[in-house]
Amino acid sequence: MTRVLVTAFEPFGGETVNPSAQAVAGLGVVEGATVTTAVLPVVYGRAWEVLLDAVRTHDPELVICVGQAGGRAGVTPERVAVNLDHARADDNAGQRPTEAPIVEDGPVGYFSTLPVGAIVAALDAAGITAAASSTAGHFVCNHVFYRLMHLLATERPGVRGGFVHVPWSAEQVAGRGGDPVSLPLDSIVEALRVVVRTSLVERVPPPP
Ligand code: PCA
Repeated sequence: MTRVLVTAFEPFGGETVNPSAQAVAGLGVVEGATVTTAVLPVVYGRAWEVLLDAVRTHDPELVICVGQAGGRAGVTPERVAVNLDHARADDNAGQRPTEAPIVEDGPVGYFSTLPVGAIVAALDAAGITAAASSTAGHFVCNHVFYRLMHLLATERPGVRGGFVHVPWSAEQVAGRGGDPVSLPLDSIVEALRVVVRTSLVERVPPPP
């Protein structure tokens, strides 16, 4: 059994739900994995403290962080975390850092060590809209993703990790005008199960 930590986020930006948290809550048992979960606050700094605490407590072999990217049409595994906080909106504690490094003197970026290509292929095969993404933005999701990858690179060799954004859920945007893109929550739950299963069996070679 592989120890897997899957995290999600609280609602933010005026939303009352975050489909990442609803989907992670619905994950259930995944064959071959012992899954533990945590929900992170949408607060720079504090989100990382909660994730770090979960990593230390559960000692996972695989860490998959999940967040909402409203406006994206499908599930988007992220390829790269960038060493930059640059927010266009306040986090849930009213912070809005701009043009700030996440880790002083840290590398510009880290690649995900999840099998991004295989995950997209598996989601396609499952009939779930998906695409690889080359930016997790510069808000709290990218912040957590970068700090996770920095931790794994510097202190936890062999532990794999990455980030997956999910779109708004259809239930979340029901009744809103403008026909916002979304997926049914059931599909987002199934997508996360595919992400975990694929990450268990497919490995990416470390970057040169
Ligand atoms: N999405 C935000 C932060 C929390 C979340 O679910 C982001 O993409 O940064």
